[in-house]
Amino acid sequence: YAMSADELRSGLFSASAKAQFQLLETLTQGGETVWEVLMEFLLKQQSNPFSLINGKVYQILYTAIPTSEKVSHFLKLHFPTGIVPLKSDTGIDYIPLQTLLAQQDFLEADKLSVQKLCELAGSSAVQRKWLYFSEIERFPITDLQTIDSLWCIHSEGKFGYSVQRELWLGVNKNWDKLWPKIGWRTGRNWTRYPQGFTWDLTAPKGHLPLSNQLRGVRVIEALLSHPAWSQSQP
Ligand code: UYC
Repeated sequence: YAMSADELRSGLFSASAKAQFQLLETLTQGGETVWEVLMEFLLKQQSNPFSLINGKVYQILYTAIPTSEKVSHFLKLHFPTGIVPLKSDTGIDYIPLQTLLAQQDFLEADKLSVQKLCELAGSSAVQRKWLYFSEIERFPITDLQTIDSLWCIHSEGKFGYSVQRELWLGVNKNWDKLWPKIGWRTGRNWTRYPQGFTWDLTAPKGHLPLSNQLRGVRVIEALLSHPAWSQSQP
């Protein structure tokens, strides 16, 4: 059963968020008429960039780039750097992270996110390639929100520090309860980096981005306690 463009349009523009997602899941084949509706939808949503449905629509269109000149042109024209505003207080370029997440290359995006956090901490952290918890408290809210929004939007709301924070608060900040929930530990065994982790959307909620626990929980604790997550998006 192939949905007509009209059915897709009326559903997308009127349904609840949950029904919108379900509708997009049933889109087994693309094609110019489907992409046309999705482009129309994304343009009308420009004022509301943080809705997860926009991320899903953007991902479907992004995948169509090699097949459709029209889609390719549309995204270049209207969303050259994606749908998350890449704001930074520190002049950091988040386009490479946006690109990796749009490509759903979650392993490379994870590595790059650690690197970006090190850039936020300064040149000594960039050389060290890991963070002190004391550096994290000083991270600008804007940059953390940009990184987090990128992860959220490109993962249907599954990944991101704010997602991990909600799960962490949900287990009363009990790390031993959080680890199995996000797939970082099974019984007595830590999940091995990198091959033990799940680098796609079949992963459990909050699975990514990773924070290595080799030096203890203070870094992730500082990250998940940051004021970025208790302030609303400007
Ligand atoms: N690794 O086990 N991890 C590494 C994780 C631990 C270890 C990198 C996450 C436990 C060593 C990332 C988990 C542990 C290295 C992660 C995990 C351990 C390494 C690459 C589940 C042993 C080699 C970036 C909590 C019992 C590097 C980086 C080194 C690497 C992530 C061992 C992203 C989420 C306690 C030996 N692990 N890591 O930081 O520093 O190196 O020697 O968390």
